[in-house]
Amino acid sequence: MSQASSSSWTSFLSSITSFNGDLASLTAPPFILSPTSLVEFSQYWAEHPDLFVEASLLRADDNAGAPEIEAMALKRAISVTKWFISTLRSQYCLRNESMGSEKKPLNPFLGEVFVGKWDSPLVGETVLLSEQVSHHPAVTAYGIINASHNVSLQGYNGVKATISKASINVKQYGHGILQLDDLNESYLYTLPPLHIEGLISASPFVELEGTSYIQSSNGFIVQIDYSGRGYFSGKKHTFKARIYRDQLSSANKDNALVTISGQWSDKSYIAKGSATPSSKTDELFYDAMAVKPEQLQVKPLESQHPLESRRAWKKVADAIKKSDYDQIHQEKSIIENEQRDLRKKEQESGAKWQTRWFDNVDYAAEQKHDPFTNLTNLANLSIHNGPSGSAKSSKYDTGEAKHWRLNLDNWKQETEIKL
Ligand code: 0T9
Repeated sequence: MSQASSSSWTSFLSSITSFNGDLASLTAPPFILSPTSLVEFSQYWAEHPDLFVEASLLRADDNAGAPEIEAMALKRAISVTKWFISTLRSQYCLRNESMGSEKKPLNPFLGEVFVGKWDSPLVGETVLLSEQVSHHPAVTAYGIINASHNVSLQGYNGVKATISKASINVKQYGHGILQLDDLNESYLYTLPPLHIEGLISASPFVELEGTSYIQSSNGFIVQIDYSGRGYFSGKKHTFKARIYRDQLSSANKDNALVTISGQWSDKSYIAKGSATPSSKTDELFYDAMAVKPEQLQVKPLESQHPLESRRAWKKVADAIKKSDYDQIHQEKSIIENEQRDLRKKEQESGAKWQTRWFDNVDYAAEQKHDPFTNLTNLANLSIHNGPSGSAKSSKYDTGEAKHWRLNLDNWKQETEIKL
């Protein structure tokens, strides 16, 4: 690092100590800025389209007996776990690989969208819709649809951060629901907390911690525990996933039907039962280094709508790539002022900004009975807006219960934004 950037990093670090909880408000030195908006991160959920639809293909024969039906249901839970693990490397390591460290993403404006598709010869077209549905706090919602296999995913996420001496600690809010319509089966996943290490040495990276869950509508629950260097092993990015027949049996680790462990950024292994699999004797579960992510296809900038992320941020992104501090600031201000004007006009006319493809559904008010209600009951998870994965009857099991849901009709009627 040059002397100039190391001194700007030092003053950035000291500005962090007086930080107010809103990560977007941190003015970071240009070398730590990423030219990519957070609204793009939704694509990481399906960069392995074959794994995204795999579970839907694991079906017992029509004349199968109960044991085979049960075995297939477990195979699907394992497959969904593999898909989930396969998303983590891009979600949390990509910036380190492509830019040398974690970087501060562009903070999406309200209504910013990002769309694209994967055309895989084997599994057909998979469509991504991502939309910034809230700016304060920042919330991104997404839908991912593979119509040839009747598989769809919808979810949303936001974060809240606190600072401790050597790291930024981040709690995620939101969840996702994967639906396998041919099987009439659904899966709820929660999002793990994380922290950012390497701040002192100006080489930040994300480490996952705590626990996330995958609950299947057929009862199976996967508990995934994360840790970094020195907890389970000397390696970073490790996890241990245990699959149980149901939430009740998950109270005792000995009840695990299957245990998977290793690095989510690298290799992991799988074994039956509750013993930790070993890399020497057990089967390879997933090798994140061996399978290249499939690139999402995105329209060229000229054919994008002004609300589409890459088009909207083009000038800011160019300035970041040139490390031109004044220009970054200038171009960002143009977008911020436009947004401020829009909000002011909305307030004057009393018309609120309308989200495009997602609705904010109030589960406390409506007594809804849908996959989310069913899956949170099975998993004993809260329906309220606490940190992702909060349990029923925990201190977070209170307050609002509003969740962003994909409105497919709105997408079908979309005329301005094309794939
Ligand atoms: C959802 C993901 C999320 C978004 C990012 C914390 C973070 C913003 C949120 C949670 C995705 O599915 C997964 C991956 C990485 C997360 C980001 C990592 C990060 O550093 C940023 C925050 C806002 C910062 O930029 C902190 C300041 C910076 C100087 C550290 C490099």
